[in-house]
Amino acid sequence: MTNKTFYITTPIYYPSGSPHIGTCYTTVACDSIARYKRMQGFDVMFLTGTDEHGQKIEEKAKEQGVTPKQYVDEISKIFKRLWETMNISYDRYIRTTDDYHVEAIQKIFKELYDRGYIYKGEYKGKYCTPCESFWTESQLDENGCCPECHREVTQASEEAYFFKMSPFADRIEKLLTETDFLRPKSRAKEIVNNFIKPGLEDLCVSRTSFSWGIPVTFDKKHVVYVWVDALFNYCTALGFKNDRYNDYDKFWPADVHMVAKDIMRFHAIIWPAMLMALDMPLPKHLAVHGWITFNGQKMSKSMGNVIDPFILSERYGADAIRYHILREMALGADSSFSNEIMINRINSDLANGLGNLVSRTVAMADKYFGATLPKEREAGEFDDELIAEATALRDKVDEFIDNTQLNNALSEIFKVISRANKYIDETTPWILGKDESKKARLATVLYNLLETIRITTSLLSCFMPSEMPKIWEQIGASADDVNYESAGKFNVLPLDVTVHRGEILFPRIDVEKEIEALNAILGDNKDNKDDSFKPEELREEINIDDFAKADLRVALVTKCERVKKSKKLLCLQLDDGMGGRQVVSGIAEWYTPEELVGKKVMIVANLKPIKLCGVESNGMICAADMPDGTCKVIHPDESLPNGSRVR
Ligand code: ME8
Repeated sequence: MTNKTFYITTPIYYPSGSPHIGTCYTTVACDSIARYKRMQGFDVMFLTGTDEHGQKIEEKAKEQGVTPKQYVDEISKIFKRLWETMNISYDRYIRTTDDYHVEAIQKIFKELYDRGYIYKGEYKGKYCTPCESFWTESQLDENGCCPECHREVTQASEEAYFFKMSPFADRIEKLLTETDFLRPKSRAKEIVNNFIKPGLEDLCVSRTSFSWGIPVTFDKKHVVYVWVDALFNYCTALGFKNDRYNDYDKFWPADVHMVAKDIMRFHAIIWPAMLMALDMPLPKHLAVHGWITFNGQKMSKSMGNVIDPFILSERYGADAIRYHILREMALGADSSFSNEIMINRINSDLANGLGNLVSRTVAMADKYFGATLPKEREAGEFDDELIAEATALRDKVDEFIDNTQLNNALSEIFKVISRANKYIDETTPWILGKDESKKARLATVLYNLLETIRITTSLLSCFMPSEMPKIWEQIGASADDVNYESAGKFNVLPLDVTVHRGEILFPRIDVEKEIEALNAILGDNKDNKDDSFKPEELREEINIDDFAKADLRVALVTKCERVKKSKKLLCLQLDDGMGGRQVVSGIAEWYTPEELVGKKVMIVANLKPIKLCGVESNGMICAADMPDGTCKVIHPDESLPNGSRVR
C-alpha cells in the first residue's frame, strides 16, 4: 500500500432535468479511473455533486410551484439514485446549497475582491421588462425575443461585479501550450486562438436580477453568479475555507478534472485564473471529452427519456452500459449513441467475447475434470504467446488510465480476450479431452485460459464492477487472486483450482426484437436510424465543364466567431493556402465556434464576395443535410494541404 493520493472530479451537474446517458459518461469514466487507482493502492478522493444555484433553477422551481430548495432537493435525489444504479463509487457528493460551501464561497469572493481581482461594473444584456429578466443573445427565441413570454427585449444594463482576467493571460497560454495540463493537447490551439489571442474578457461574477444564489456579504443585493460558486466546489468539498472537511492539504491540487467540451473554456481559462488570483496550486490535468450525440446533436436533458439510463441499465445491467459508453468514446471526439450499436456491442464483446470465453472454459473444466484440474502439466504450442500477452496487459492498461484513454484501455483488454478465444480454437481442447494421454496438456490449456480470464477480469472490474466478482466465483479465484499485484502475473491460481459453473453472465440479445421492445418503451422512431430520409431529386444533368466552373478547395479553420445580431451565422477565418480568407456560413445553430477551429473544411472558393448581416463573405463552406433538418459540415482528410483543389 502506498500513501500516494489521487483526486479526481466530475463536473457538478445542473439539476435542471432528467439525467441521460450523456450525463453518465463523465461520471462512469471518473469512477473507472478512481477504482483503478484504488486498486493500484492510491488513497483516492472521487468527487461529484450538483450545481444548484442560478436563474434557471429559480425558474424551474417557479414553474413547478415549489421553492428552489425543494426543487433541488428532489432532483439531487434522482442524481444520487442514478449513481447508485450505475454503481458509482464516489467518495464525496457536494451540493452547492450545502452550508459549508455557501460560507466558503462568500469568503473566497471577498478575498478575490480584497486582492483587487473583483471590481464593480455594469452588465449589459437583453432585458425583458414584463419578466424582469436578463437574457444573453443566445437565450433569445428565434425572433430575437424573450424566450419566456416572447415579447420584445431591450438593451439594458445592471450593476454587477466582474472578475479581472487579463493579468493571467500569459500564464494561462503557457499552461495550455507548454504543459500537459490539457488533454487532449490538440484542443489548446482552439482555446488560445479563440479566447486568449483576441484578449480575455472579464467575467461577470454577480447579479442583482435574481436571488437564488449565494449572497455577496459586502453588497447584499448581489448574488454570486455561477462560475465562482461552481468551480470552487472542487476545493470547498475538501474543506477549503470551511470546517466541514479537512482534506484540502491532502488532496489539492486535483490530479484530474474531467469535463465535456461544452465547459472546457471555464475549466481551461477561468478556473486556472481564479486559482492564480488566490495563489493556489493548479490542477494537474484537465481531461476534455466530446459529447455523446443522438441524431447528430448533443444529447441533452430536454430530450427526456429517449435514452434513459435507468431503463437501459434495468434491461442490460449497469456493467453493459458502462462498457458501451466507455468503449465508444475516444478522448477528444464525439460519439454517436444508438440502441442498435449498443446492443451489437454487448453481443459481440460481452456475450461472444468475454461471456463465451468464461462459459466455454468453465464448462470444459467441469466436463473433463469434474471441476477440479489435475496438477500435471504439459506445455505446448501457443502457450507462450498467450501468457506473454496476458502478463503484459496490466502495464499497458496502466498507461492508458494515466492518459485518460479509457476506450484504448478496454480495447487492449478485449484483444487479450479475443486472443484467448483464438487459443481455444488453436489448442482444440475438445479433441484433447478424447485422449487419456493428453490429460496433462488439456489441464494446461484450461489453466492458461483460467489465468487469462483472471487477469483480464481483474483489470475489467474497474470498468464493470458488478459482474466480475461473479466470474471470479466461476473460475475459482479468491479475493487474493484478483488484486493489482496479481493482475501482472501468471500462475497465480492454484494448480488444482476448482471451477463452479454458474449463470450465463451476458446473454446474447436478439437485436431486432430488442429494438422493437425499446421503441415500444421509449416511443417509436427514437433510435438514431432514420429510415424516413429520402434524398432530394437529382438536379438536371451537367457536363464536366459546368462542374469545372466551381472551384472547390480544402481549407483550415483558424478562427471562428458568431456574427453579432445573427442567430444563424458564423464568421470563419480560413487558411486556404493562398493568403487566407473570411467566409460567413449559416451553421451557427448546429456548431459552436470552438468545434470548428482546427478542422479542415471544403469551400466553394470562387463565389463572388457578398455581405451577410454586414460581414463580408468570400466563398461558401460545404455541408450536407441531415434527416432531421440540421446539417453537417464536410470535413476533408486532415492530411490534405490547405488550398488543394477538390475535383
Ligand atoms: O455545465 N455527452 O452542468 P451540466 C457527454 N453545472 N457528456 C455530457 C453530455 C453529453 N451529451 N451532456 C452532459 C454544467 N454531459 C455545470 C458544470 S462544473 C464546476 C459546473 C456531461 O449539468 C459533461 O461532463 O450542464 C458536461 O461537461 C457536463 O455533463 C455538464 O453538465
